Order: sequence, then structure tokens, then C-alpha cells
Amino acid sequence: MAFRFPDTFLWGGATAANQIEGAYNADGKGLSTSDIQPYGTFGELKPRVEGDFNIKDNAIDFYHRYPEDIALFAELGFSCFRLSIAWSRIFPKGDELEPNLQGLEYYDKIFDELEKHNITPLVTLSHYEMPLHLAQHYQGWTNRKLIEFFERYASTVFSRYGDRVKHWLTFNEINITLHEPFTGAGIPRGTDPQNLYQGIHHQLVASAKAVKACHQLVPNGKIGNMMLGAIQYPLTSHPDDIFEALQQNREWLFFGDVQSRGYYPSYIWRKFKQMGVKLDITEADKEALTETIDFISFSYYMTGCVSVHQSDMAFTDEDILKMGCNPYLESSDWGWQIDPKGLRIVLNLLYDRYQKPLFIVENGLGAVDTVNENGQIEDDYRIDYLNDHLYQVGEALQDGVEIMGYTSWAPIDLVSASTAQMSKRYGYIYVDSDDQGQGSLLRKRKKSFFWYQDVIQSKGENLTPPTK
Ligand code: BGP
Repeated sequence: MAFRFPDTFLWGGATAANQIEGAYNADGKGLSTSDIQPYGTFGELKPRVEGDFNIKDNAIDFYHRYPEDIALFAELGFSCFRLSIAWSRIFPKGDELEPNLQGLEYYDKIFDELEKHNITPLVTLSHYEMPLHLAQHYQGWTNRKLIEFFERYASTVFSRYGDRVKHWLTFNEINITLHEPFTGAGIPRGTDPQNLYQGIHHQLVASAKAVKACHQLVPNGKIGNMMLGAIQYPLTSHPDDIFEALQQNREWLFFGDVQSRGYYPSYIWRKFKQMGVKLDITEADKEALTETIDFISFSYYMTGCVSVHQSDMAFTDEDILKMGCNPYLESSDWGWQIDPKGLRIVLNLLYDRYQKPLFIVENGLGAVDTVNENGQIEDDYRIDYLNDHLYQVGEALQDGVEIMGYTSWAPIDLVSASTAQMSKRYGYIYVDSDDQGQGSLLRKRKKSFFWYQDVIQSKGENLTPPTK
């Protein structure tokens, strides 16, 4: 593309603690909500029984292999690496007054290693997990006490790592709680809208308090939110469908509206009334919410269609969100509708709406990779996917959208969040492990590794116009 991404643009990859680290009970770590989800975020919850298999117990053993992995990221040319801190390593039960020092020391080593390679960390405070104790004994985020626990955890890590970590995110895909409350908020599935939105309210207040603490404790720190940015298009030009799409997009934009503007948007009150939700929102909560994020971040994988005439529609059979099928789009092997242009649309929409810098913190293709007879992984499908999406990022930059960076999901194969599979691979780096956790865990560069290295080096100049 005859365009170079700005020199300040952060290039990298994104991960989450429970999908890479393993070492689920090492060095004083407590159990997290993820530790009882052996089948993935949408699978059955399973109390831990000694000897039962959970692929995340070892995952890809980043816990011990981080020096090698970070060296590979450096070789890729990363200027940024997104990772999350497992809250239950720092506060094993979540409600302690003092942190677990061994947990703190572990992330010291990670941030030192990143610093050694000049890689900027982008750290998520809570990525699809929280101490299990908080879910079991406090009913998760439905309980107001969690605000205080989270504030303590956030302040602890800001004070400890603020010298080395300047970029932070509060809750990963905060809107996931609407679709999977246990994963997002430790709230039992099937919870009524009253408890669900009360829990979400507590998370929003906690997020704003973390923003404040970050501003106080991290010199030159920047903190953003994180939304699952799956935009819905109207299936037809019927005004009813247009309005339906507007309403459905407000379901996720609601989170950004509160976190970016500092107050609840007007449209939500009618919805609350229709759902019978009476929010307990105090004056102190309202005051806390006014501390707003510095930037907007989001994940982008797919788009969907909506229509008020449901009989006109087919739905994708993917596992996270049931999206209406778009006749113009193809889907990944896992049923996620691939829509590079949609990324440009979302970037423009978010920038128009918030006028804050944006950060694309997840985007990528989950696919089955095979090692050929020469021992190579020729993942051209992944290169095409990423090329087409990054091309649209370049277009959005030229549209005038302020974009801080792009961290693809994921630079290295890891355990899938939704299905707990290893065979759903995203990486530039192959990891030898299967869905049963069998394999040497050896790392191997795929074809996409060298392609992404070139993209970063050429600052996007080698991206080619999308073929679709
Ligand atoms: C996002 C999550 C990630 C990640 C990604 C891919 O929703 O934030 O944790 O896993 O989706 O999803 P999956 O792993 O299910 O393919």
C-alpha cells in the first residue's frame, strides 16, 4: 500500500494469562473462574477434581518459557505485547488485604524481560477470569464489595509495575457479561437482567476507579477500556431493520459510552424500564464514573446482521455470539464471519462517537494448521486474513482516525477461550501441543511469522489491496 503507518504506531500481538501461562496453582496462585471452565468460556462449569484434565493447567507453559517467547516477539519486531495479569496470582482469593509476593515477583520478571527487548507492555487487569472465591462466596460482580477488592488489586499492580508499564486496560471485552455472565463477571448463568446490570454497574464503577488510580499512581500512564466490537448491520433497508441494528449496536456501545463519557447514556433508561431494572446507583458512583478512559480499545473478529423479521434470517453456528448471516461474507472454520471492511467501519464509527485514540487489541484468524512434509506451516489463509484487515486499518488511518496500535490475536498458538482447543490456532508461532495437551510444546515459526515481520519492518507498506 502506498502508505506508511506512523512511526509511533504500536505493532504487536495479544494474549491472556489463562490461555498461555499454565502453572495454574504455582507460587501461591489461587483458583480462578477460568480454572473451572475446562471446556471453554461457553462450556459447562466443572468443579475441580484431582486428576481431571484441564488443558489450561499447563496451556503453552508461557509461565516458564517466557524468555524464549518474548525473544521470538522481539525477532518479529514487536513494539508492543498485550498480556493480562491473573488477578488470582496477586490476590489468590481476591478479598485479602495483602498481595501474594510470589505472584508480584513473577510479573516483575516478565516486564523486565519485555523492557530488555524494548517491547511496550499493554496489560489487561482482568481477562475472562477473576479469583474463584469471589464468584463462589460473593456471587461475583453482583456484590458491591468487589469494587473495593478490584480497586485494591489495581492499585497494587499500578504501584508495583507503573515504572515499566504505561499502557493498561481494565476489563477484557466488558460487554461479554451480557452473553456469558460467569466468564465476564463471575455471575451465574441465567441471572435476571436486574442482577446482571447491577453487576455490570459495579464493574463500570470499578473500571472508573481503576482509571483514577492509574492516573494517580502511574506517571504518564494511559488506561483504556476494552470492548468486543462485533458490529451488527441491518439485513435490509427496511427502517425497522435500521433501527434494530442501531439498538443492538447500543448493547455494546453502552459500555464505551459510560467509560468514555462518564455517565449513563439517555437511551439506556428506557431499556432498563422495559426490562424492569432498577439500578442501585449512588451519588458516589456517579462521581466515580466521571473519571474517564484515555483511549478506546476493542477486539474485532466478525460482524453480523439483524432484522426484525427473524424468519428472513439464517444464523452462524459459531460459539460466542449467534450472529445473523451476511450473504456477502465468508466464514472461518469456526463460523466467524470474516469482514475486513467492517474493521474500517468500526474504527470510523468509534472515532466519530468518542473522539479518543483507538487501539485494536485483538484481531486474527483461528484455523487448523498442518505441518507439511518439510516441517513447514504454510498458513497463507492467515496471511490473507491479516493483510486484508491491516489494509483497512491503513485506510482508516488515512480517513483521519487516530489509532495507537494493533495487537493481533494471538502471536503464538494458545488455548482457545471459547472452546479450550489448541487446534484452533492463531499464532505466527506454532506450538506443538494438541487438544489433549499432548506434544513437546516446542515453538516453530510459521510462514506468517516472516510475513508479519516484513509488515512491521515496512510499516505497512507491503500490505496489498484486499482480494475480497
Ligand atoms: C476474544 C477473547 C480472547 C480470545 C479471542 C479468540 O473474545 O478476548 O481471549 O480467545 O476472543 O477467541 P477463541 O479463543 O474462542 O477463538
